[in-house]
Amino acid sequence: MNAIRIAVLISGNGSNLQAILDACQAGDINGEVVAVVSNKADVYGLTRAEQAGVPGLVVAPQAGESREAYDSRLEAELSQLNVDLVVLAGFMRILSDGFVNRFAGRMLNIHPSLLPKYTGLNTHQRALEAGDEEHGCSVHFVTPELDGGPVILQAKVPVFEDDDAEELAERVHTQEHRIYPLVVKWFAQGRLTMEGDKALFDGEALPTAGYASDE
Ligand code: NHR
Ligand code: GAR
Repeated sequence: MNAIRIAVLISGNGSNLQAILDACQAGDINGEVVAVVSNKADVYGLTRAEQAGVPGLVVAPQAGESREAYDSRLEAELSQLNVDLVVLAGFMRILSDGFVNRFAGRMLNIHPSLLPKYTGLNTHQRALEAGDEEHGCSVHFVTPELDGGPVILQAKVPVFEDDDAEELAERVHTQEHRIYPLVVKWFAQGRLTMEGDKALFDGEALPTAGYASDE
């Protein structure tokens, strides 16, 4: 199979972007990051793109611009690039249904919780406040329902009694950097598809908690 063309959407640090760039560079992923798109200027992820020799572009929302208008500008950029896969990596803007449907089955997100727990923001703090003994991250196909698309792979971490949100986040990040490149690798191999509300791996429906879950 040909190397796939990947666009990575970011809003910040870009450590997941880095893990994916590294895996492409190492030949683990049969793909190429053809663009890094940020909704914010001056973020470190754009520096990472530049260092990797990948074009970075900023698509910043304009004053008074509707979500749909912003998303159609974003879509126009991605369409020009002929991307096979859109990877959300710490991208902090909710995407409208039209945009999501345009890339149905070809857009992934990593979310810092064991979905379906803790959709939305501040997941680490919420896991701590709930007294959870385990926490983690999930890679899922993006659908219009926020953080509600079919889960592909999860990784769990323990929560220790004296953890604060920052320590817990760091433990989760380490796992994110392992599972996201792995899922992108599978996608590039043509092994992952989305059918209806299910993620399929080699044509078999993955369990709702993701492939790596032991439940
Ligand atoms: N869009 C759709 N349609 N579906 C998903 O599953 C999406 C999505 C866009 C982004 C990432 C997601 C996450 O992993 C993601 C999944 C942003 C927010 C949010 O509330 C929530 C979830 C995610 C990303 N954003 C605010 C907004 O109004 C802005 C917050 C801010 O700028 O700090 O867009 O968690
Ligand atoms: C990651 O932990 C990712 O799971 C989370 O933001 C971080 C981005 O880190 N995503 C969200 O919260 C999406 N709303 P990175 O920029 O270093 O990859």
